[in-house]
Amino acid sequence: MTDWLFDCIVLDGTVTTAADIGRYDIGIKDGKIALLAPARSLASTSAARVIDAEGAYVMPGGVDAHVHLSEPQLFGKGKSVDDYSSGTQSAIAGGTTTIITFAPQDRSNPSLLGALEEAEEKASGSAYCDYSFHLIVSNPTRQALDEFAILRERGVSSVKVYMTYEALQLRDNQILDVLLQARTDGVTTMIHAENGDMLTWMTEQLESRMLLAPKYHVTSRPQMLEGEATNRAITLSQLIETPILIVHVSSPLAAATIRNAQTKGLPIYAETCPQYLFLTRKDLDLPGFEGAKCVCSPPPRDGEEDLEGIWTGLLNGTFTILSSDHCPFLYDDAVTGKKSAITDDAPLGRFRYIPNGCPGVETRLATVLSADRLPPTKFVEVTSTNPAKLYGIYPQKGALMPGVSDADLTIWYPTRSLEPFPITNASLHHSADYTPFEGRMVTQWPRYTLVRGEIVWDRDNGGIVGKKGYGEFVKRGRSAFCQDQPAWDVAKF
Ligand code: DUC
Ligand code: ZN
Ligand code: ZN
Repeated sequence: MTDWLFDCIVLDGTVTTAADIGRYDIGIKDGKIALLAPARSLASTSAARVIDAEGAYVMPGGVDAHVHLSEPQLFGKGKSVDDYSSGTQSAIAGGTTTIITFAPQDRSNPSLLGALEEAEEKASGSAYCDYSFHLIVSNPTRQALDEFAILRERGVSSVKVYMTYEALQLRDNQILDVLLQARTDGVTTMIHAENGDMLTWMTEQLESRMLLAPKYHVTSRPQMLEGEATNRAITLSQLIETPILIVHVSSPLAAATIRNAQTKGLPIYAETCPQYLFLTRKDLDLPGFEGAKCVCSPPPRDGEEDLEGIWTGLLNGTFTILSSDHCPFLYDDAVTGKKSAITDDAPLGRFRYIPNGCPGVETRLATVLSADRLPPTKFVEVTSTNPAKLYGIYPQKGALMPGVSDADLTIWYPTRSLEPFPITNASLHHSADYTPFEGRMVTQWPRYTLVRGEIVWDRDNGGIVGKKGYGEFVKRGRSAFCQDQPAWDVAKF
């Protein structure tokens, strides 16, 4: 057997991290980044495999920290159609090498551990890329809170709570319980910030006037409803003096509220998603029921100015991370898909019952890179490095540190070598029957994706070439953005 110096060499990449860009070769050994060397200096070094990047961007693999797979029907009748096999194939085809999915606690269960075990069972042996889980806390019993320490031991360091949805919504005192426990155990709390009571009331107002079509989903959730909940979440975090991450921020109003808190030095982090960079109310106001494809929560906002506000928030650091919120439902399915909201008396459907969510794990990186709005280092920061830091897997993930980082890479095409082409659902690997980005032109797509040194996606030679079950659970530590703190003291107020 040949004794190769490296298992794989990537020649002549425009190697781009959150900090730097430079033209390098990369040597990979035992699944890790082993060496960065000047471009083409490793051309005659022995290696089992050589990939010539031809000057293209080579980036740490994408980390998508907000993905829904194989979830029970939490959002009405909608049933997520991707499992860990199809969802992670879609991830690697789009350049994402680590995903963090959700393990939802059933409200009737006082414990969190069953939810974690269920998610582990679904993922293990099925995934094509590495993965971890966030626990969704829908019933913060004393038992559930005491289990945060066990989650940490098992390498799970984040939980999500909801301020809306009947099956999930927590009261403010319950959120405070979660935040206090999160502070104690070094857990990061993600918050879905929409005022559930306001939106129920708005929905009833619209329904009383028979305004039921998909486009009224946006009307039912004005920006102030997200803004109010965001402000309240920040206040709760301020009381407990512990960091929070506001997920899927859609509106400039919420972004301004977050920025204001950050300016005061508060540890408030925020996530946005491609749907809030590219989609607007117009995408829900389509003939017939088509608009249902873009129904997600919070909703796409009114127009170009709102999209610009979200791009600005990415550029100025208000948003720490950019995730997909991949939440795939079938469109053409009247039982567990979008069309389950259509009834005989409402042929255009009732927006209240449209499953909330859109697929997007595969399109996240290519749509945003192709838009050419972010400096490449910023792109890597928000799509890979910061999610890895925020959720406690840096620098194993999200970095290219020799001897330290996993050899997870996204290798793009040399700039301007691809003819611009439209995204089509037929070319994607998820199980959804549509993409909200159908027809959107892109100029880039991952040419190769590597997970721990193995090529798992080779667009021009076989597409998905990784193996089912290769993906591993990644044990996570404390967030890099969350420091050890003394015990919280109510008496100081
Ligand atoms: N929140 C999510 O995070 N995903 C889908 C639906 C929702 O409201
Ligand atoms: Zn949410
Ligand atoms: Zn989500």
